[in-house]
Amino acid sequence: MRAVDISAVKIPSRRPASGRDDLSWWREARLGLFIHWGLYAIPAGVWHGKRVPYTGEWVMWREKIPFATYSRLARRFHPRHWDAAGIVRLAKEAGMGYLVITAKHHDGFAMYRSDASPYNVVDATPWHHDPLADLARECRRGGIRLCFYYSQDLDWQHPDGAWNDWDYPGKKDPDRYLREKVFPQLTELLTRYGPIGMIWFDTPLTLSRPRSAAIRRLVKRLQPRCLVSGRIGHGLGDYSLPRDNFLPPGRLEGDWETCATLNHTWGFKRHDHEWKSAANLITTLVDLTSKGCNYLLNIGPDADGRVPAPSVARLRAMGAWLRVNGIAIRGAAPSPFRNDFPWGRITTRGRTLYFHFFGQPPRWFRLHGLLSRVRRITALAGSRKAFPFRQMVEPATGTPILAINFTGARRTKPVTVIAVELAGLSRVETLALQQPDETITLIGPMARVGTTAKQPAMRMGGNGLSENWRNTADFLEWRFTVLHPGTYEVAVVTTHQHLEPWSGGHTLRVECAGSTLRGVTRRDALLPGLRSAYYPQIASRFGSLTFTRAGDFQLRLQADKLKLLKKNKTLFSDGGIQLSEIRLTRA
Ligand code: H79
Repeated sequence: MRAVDISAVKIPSRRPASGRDDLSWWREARLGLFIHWGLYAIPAGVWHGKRVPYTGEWVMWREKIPFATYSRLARRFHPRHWDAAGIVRLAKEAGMGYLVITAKHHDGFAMYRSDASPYNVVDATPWHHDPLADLARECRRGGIRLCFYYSQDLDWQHPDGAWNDWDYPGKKDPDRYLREKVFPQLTELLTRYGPIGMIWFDTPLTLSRPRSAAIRRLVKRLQPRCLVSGRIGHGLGDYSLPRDNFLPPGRLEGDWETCATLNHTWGFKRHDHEWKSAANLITTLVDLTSKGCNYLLNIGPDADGRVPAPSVARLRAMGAWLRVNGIAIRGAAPSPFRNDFPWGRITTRGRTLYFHFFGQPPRWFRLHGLLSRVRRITALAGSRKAFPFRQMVEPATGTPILAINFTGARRTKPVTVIAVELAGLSRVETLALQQPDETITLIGPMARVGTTAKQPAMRMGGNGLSENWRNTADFLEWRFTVLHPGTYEVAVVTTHQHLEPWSGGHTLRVECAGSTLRGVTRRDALLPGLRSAYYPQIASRFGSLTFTRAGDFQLRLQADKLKLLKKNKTLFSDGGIQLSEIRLTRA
């Protein structure tokens, strides 16, 4: 077998060859605390006695509440239970390295003392208090990096801010908004609270590239080491962000961060009781770490400043697991393999690989594709007893196989971590390999984009999903290794953001091993798993393929007929097929 890298378009990483840079604290942290807190915590998802759909902090926009009405909420903002020290303690207990608080969300209300706008928590509320100053002090004491969320584009208070057209119809002057509000407020945030880890910009929808670049320049001039989140827009961030609550189909290139909620809302909502389990959160942290993605997990304190008890319990449970297994997460690097495994995930630290098992490690375990020599295998929790193992080469395909005997391994719920010490840095096969459970998964990030036209219009997005797949000339191609000849069922898995329409009904063809399969992307099955919660993984059956020999094969996926509908197009999606993977399972 030849180890050929056919991985997708690479997102250039800003990591300098020398190693440490401004992102190193953020990469090491892996896990951060997001805090959405503002006037929207008062209605808490209810307006005029009616439950408002979508997340709590969007209530003003959803209900088109006039500024004159919404701003009166400030007179009722007097949080008697605000406890900045308690929140920083919670972040530390949870094993988090940084904290991002909403200094100003889309509603335009500054949650700190601002001279640039009287619409702020000190001047406009009976509390007359600056909670960001409290957090700055407590973060400094606690060794947590303090970061500020700042909505640079959407602002429903300023007449020239984006997206309030019920109070301010007509043309807007974004430069006046930047000059009067964004630049002065960012200057305040970056000069009055000590060193700031990052400004977390969000929702870039209307600002031009030169304007976003000017915002970035201001941040870097005031605090050169302060990071800028990817949602500054126009690719100007120091790292990238997928959509909210998104879990990528495989390891990504470069630096990423998924921000996510513990229930469904960001700002407090009194009726949102659908909490993710601690097991879900820990498993997701492992999944994201293995893919080179930070995890920024949100709490939404209520109008009194209290953190909902279910949030506290879940963050503490994460901390308890991290106290035993944190070495495999914090400061750990992603998996050397691009793909997930049916049994769990892998993270790395130097010469050690950490195998994260989502269930009981099987008595006889096999890993395909590890080229490096293994020295020693032990569990992170419990006894230091080494597990016996063997390394061999599968003769038909040359696939390296590591076999481990996990007899007596103790399970740590929800994820059991095994340390695999190597003789050197890890080296792995880069082709997709058939797994010991017989499945073959071809993920988007491992595909090559090709075309029969001059240039492909499609690309493999940085988030691991296909983008702009809108013509029949473009195709995706994978190379992979089959270990066991036989007949395999083919499923094409596509996805979409759960609140937005799915782009389905396309006629595609799969060409592989001398056969051509034609099928239509239909909802034949919804794959179980964490990714499906916000991005349903929709499997369409395409029939079966037969491999008469073991070895390397190529599979091409191309459209015969696309059914592109305008209604599939949204603010965030181009309406084309969002492919996440192809699955081959034993017939
Ligand atoms: O701060 C949190 C959210 O308020 C913010 N990002 C996280 C971190 C955010 N949520 N959604 N958005 C940004 C994007 C807006 C989506 C919209 Fe819509 C799509 C607005 C209009 C169409 C969702 C669907 C809201 C209304 C309809």
